[in-house]
Amino acid sequence: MPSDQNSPNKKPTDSICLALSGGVGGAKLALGLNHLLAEQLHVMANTSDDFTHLGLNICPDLDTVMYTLATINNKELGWGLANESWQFMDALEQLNQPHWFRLGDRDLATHVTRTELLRQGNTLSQVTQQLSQALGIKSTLFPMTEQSVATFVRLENGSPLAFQEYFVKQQCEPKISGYYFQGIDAAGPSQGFLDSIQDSRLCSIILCPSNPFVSIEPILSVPGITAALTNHPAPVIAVSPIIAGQAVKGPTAKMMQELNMPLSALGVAEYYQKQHSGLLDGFIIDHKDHALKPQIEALGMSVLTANTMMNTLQDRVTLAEQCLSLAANLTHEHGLL
Ligand code: FO1
Repeated sequence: MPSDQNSPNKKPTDSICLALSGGVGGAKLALGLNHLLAEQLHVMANTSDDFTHLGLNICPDLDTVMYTLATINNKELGWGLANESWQFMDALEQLNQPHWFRLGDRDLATHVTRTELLRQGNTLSQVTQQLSQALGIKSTLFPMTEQSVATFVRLENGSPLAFQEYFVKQQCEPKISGYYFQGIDAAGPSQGFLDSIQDSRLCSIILCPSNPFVSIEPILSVPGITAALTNHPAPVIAVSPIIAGQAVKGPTAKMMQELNMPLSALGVAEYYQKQHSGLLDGFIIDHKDHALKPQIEALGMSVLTANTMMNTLQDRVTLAEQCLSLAANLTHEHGLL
């Protein structure tokens, strides 16, 4: 902890917020936070969905957050760029090359640039910073690690399946019995994380409503990250990605069923508490899940109900305000900072 953590001169206007995010759900809240905080927002994205495809380094969650913060994201698809064309994919198909993972013509520029900058010896943090700046993003976006980590799901027969093969090629259809992050033990926190956690202005840490198992868990599994977040005096708040027993998008609900977890916001809170005891100070659930509040509070977290659906930009900004205000209240109540 930096020595000036308890400085009485620290003004709330100086505060920075660190958000942990996967793809689309996390990016929506990151956009709301970005509206309120701009330069004072740091976003750390999951990189265990990353893979090399057609010789290119693809970082789906970093790109989803980056395009969303730059407001050039494809809202219909939930990934990639708006106003996209697909001539590259058409040409690839004609050459009988794999075309199950769709790279748009404009999106391709990001992957080619990233691949070349990495080849030149830049770290993924440096490349991400360069791309974000070029797109005019004021917040600081960085990966969870500079090292290569890859999510695999385990099928019912125990065999592993690479994440994008599961998610995109097989449309999350196979039943899973588990998941793991290849390379995680050898990974370390990214420079961006180390800078954020050591910044005396860090006042709130938010686990965005992304998939707890394959988006947030890989970030928390990077050796050193969970301990640093738990030991930091800033309150840690998670937003449930499950609303009334359903996921807004993606396979979270299906995974919870297959992993025999209660399919509810309570199930998510219990998961975080079991895996990372003492990490969460606050938990935000949807108004529809109000009845679960006492049970989640019994796990030792403060619970706030809100509209977590985030259909509109205003919804995202309002939820971001509620996250920051819960963090401020917890800081005040518990004298955390
Ligand atoms: N998701 C799909 O469902 N189909 C695709 O063809 C696809 C291509 C793609 C290309 C670039 C990129 O950055 C993301 C892409 N995604 C695609 C999304 C991505 O694979 C997943 O949403 C994330 O990995 C889960 O967070």
